[in-house]
Amino acid sequence: MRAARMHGYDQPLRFDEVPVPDPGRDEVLLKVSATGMCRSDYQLVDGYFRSGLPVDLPFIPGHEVAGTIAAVGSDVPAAAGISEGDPVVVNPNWGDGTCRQCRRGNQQLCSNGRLVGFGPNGGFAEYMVAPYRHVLSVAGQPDSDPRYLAPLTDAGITPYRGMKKLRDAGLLGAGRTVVVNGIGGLGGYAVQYARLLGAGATVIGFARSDAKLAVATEHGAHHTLNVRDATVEQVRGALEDMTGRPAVDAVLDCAGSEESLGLAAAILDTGGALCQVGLMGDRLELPSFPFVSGEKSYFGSFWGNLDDLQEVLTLASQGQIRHQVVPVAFEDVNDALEALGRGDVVGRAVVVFD
Ligand code: FEH
Ligand code: ZN
Repeated sequence: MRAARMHGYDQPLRFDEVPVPDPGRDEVLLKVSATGMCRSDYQLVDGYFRSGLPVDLPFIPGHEVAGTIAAVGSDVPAAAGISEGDPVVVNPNWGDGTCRQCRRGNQQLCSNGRLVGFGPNGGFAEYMVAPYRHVLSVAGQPDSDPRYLAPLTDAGITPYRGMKKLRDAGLLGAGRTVVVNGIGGLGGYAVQYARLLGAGATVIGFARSDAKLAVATEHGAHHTLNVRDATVEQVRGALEDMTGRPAVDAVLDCAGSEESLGLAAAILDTGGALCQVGLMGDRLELPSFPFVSGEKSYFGSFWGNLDDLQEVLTLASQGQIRHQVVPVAFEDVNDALEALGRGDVVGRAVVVFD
């Protein structure tokens, strides 16, 4: 099979001809149909995760995978209901199943866990293997195009989980304002969740390009703001014009740069919360007096669990989620990684296999 493999950090992926992997006894072999491309794929290749998530080289990235079952391991129970030819998505976070977090359903937080495409080989290849417990049938999914389903396993669930944290903290609802900061692969979905879960909250999209703001508008943002080169005072002034208040109740930060987080902290109203799902910089600096005296909160939110994925797949099957996909030919994967690094992709880039 053809596989796009890392042979070292900060080098383009190489297209190698390698054997189709054999599924272990409790694994399945998938013929990959589509694999979403995330900025963290660019960061993986770039070396951002070199110490936190080291990989054994050569290595196949790709963590948003949709495919069809090509073979089933000998110990996969019939009760799993998995058969050759079934269309599936891969639940990307493979916890050990026994730790405290796994038992609470949060396999993405397992400290012994494996993240597909960051440890186990991922979906930038024609085939991959996965534990049968971590594939979900999408046979009943009306909107079953794999190029739409693949991104739901990260770009779809990550902002969903973050938005639920803001909702559960009581920060959404009529008369409240929520900002989605960064309208990339995650932010396009985040705006939709702000409308779906927001119970009447005013939704504002921030981005650094008008093309990305157009996506936010298309996906239901009430207002948008181009924050490239904008000062905090200008942003607060624009918010006042839009909502009557210079500050907001909630920010879902899908960019995660020091700059975007600094802006988020500066526009948060008393009692508000910032939830970070994007990860670009290395540090987070929050002004401590305003955070303590104004009872502001910070939530980190990482990827999503199986419940999140099932909920997002259900919303998609009800036609409640719009997709903004940029199809990428397999041989163009390095160009797409570079474009992700520059922040030039509008929507989610998805490698589509024939
Ligand atoms: C994966 C691994 C480490 C950090 C961030 C990610 C994201 O792609 C998941 O949201
Ligand atoms: Zn990702």
